Amino acid sequence: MVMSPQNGRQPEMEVLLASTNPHKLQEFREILAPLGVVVVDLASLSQSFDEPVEDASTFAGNARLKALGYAEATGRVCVADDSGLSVDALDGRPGVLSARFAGSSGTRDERDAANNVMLLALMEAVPDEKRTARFECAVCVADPSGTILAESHGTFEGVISREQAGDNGFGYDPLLYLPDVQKTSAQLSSQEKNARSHRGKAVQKIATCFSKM
Ligand code: ITT
Repeated sequence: MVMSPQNGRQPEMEVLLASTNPHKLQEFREILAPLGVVVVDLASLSQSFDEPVEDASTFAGNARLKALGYAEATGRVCVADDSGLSVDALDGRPGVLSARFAGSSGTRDERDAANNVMLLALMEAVPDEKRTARFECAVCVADPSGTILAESHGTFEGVISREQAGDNGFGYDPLLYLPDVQKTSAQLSSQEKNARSHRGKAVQKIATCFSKM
């Protein structure tokens, strides 16, 4: 991790986010800023790098291969996230296939929209009490030598609603309903989401890893 002195203030640390998802980038920046960590975007590097093939069967396995792959390729300490939605009535699907549940064609926004339509259709006959689900997030931090510096996992519990609501966030946020606040995840502000999300919890669990580097 690179330390950059800031005019006598606490030095800031830099970590590269091993992700092509701009929504994750925004969330990581907001979650890590209070820890004094600056998140560098892959797109800001002068060179482009091949995306590792995400062929592990678990979130943790995919997070590991993204962090290790990009750390080795870029020579930088990388943090990676593999995440998705696990729906109990669908035996944990879409799980690690969340990003491409309804197929791989189209833009990211088009894939997200198609995924939500498909999920609603599959859940149509599922009664209210069986619509429990959660977002899951595995985070891995690795250095260029191939050493894993930290790993963690977080969950964000809710139920699958019967229609989409909210414009914030991304992916399945408009469908994960949170009974305690009577809102979907997409109706939360980014601060509210980060405070209780799978990603926020996973990062907080390894907060000390960033202060040690
Ligand atoms: P990278 O692999 O480059 O990081 P990706 O979007 O392909 O980007 P994943 O393979 O981890 O990332 O898939 C994550 C998918 O899970 C994402 O596209 C959404 O469909 C869903 N997802 C994960 N976190 C979410 C969140 O906070 N809100 C809504 N949907 C989420």
